[in-house]
Amino acid sequence: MNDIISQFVLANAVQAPVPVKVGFINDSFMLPSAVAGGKSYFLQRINDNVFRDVEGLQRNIQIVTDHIRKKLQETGESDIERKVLQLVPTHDGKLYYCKKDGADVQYWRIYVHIDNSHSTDKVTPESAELAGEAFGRFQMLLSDLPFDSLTESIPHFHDIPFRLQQLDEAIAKDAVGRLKDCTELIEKINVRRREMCLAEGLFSEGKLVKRINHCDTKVNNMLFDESGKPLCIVDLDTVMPGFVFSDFGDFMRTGANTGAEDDPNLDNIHVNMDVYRAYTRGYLRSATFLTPIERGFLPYGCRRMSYMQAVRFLTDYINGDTYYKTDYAEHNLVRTRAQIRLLEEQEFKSAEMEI
Ligand code: GN1
Ligand code: MG
Repeated sequence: MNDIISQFVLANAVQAPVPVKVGFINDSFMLPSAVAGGKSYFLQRINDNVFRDVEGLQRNIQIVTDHIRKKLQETGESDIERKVLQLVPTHDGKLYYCKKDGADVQYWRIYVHIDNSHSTDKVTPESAELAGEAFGRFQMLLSDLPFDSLTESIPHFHDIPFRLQQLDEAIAKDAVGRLKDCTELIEKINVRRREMCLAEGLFSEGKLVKRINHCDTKVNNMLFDESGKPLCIVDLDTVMPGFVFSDFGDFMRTGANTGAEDDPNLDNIHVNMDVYRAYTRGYLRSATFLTPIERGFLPYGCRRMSYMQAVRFLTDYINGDTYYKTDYAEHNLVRTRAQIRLLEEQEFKSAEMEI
């Protein structure tokens, strides 16, 4: 570890790395300052199985954080260091360190640690309103950055025609003989194909724009200050071009669901309208860039994300659980059923969800 840490330009000495559990994808470590009043850092090993283009990934993060920092400086914001993430360069000016040891190749990066901050997993109407405002502001600050200045750090990540193609390939192969369990779910997916590919169609006709999205809008991807005010959006790995209503819908898929993502009891699953309204209120306050069509598509964005997640879980089930970690054999099937039920509930409530 010392070899890795010494590659980066740190302002002061740091203590030995302390492993921290955040997310499932990268390995993370705190590097507490070794001097009183010094800077602490956050070290991560990047999972290059998920992020194949580490160079592009790191460039995305740098572009986004530079842009936000510049905007905050221009508006005379205080405490900017705690309001936007800061990557630490290596001594040779790179945004990551590639450690090669024979066939073993590891990618590492360091962020400046944001002191006196915390995150929460709990979604309440209060935290949802703050989250809506913070994610809306994040998109707002990036809304003048051309969407194609970033690469897709996971190609076709939120692209529904592509996800359906993956499902079709899985069905055609039926690699582990699970197709027989899926007939009813596939039928529910098939009848909605056209509706769910609407956004991609409008984009290719030039009628809908893409912007820079976060692509993992969960409440635990925000940091709050000591008084509970949102400070900073974190986990920028999936920041990439997309439809703004997908970020909106992604929050609702987990935040405004009274059941769990993998709830085996479908009767638990309803739209939590208090959370939905609160997030929407916060979001509309800051996302002032929205065009009428984007605004009108916000409820559709919710259905789209439940649908896409159902397609991804079902594809993985049919493929024999090669992507998502599962706790039991039917886990991906149970997850699919739960996402389809959420979608049906969102359809049932669509008039009420209109904005
Ligand atoms: C994955 O591992 P986690 O929860 O951060 C996935 C998301 C899915 C989510 C479903 C890189 O995210 O797209 O919505 O599972 N992330 C990736 O729970 O595939
Ligand atoms: Mg998850």
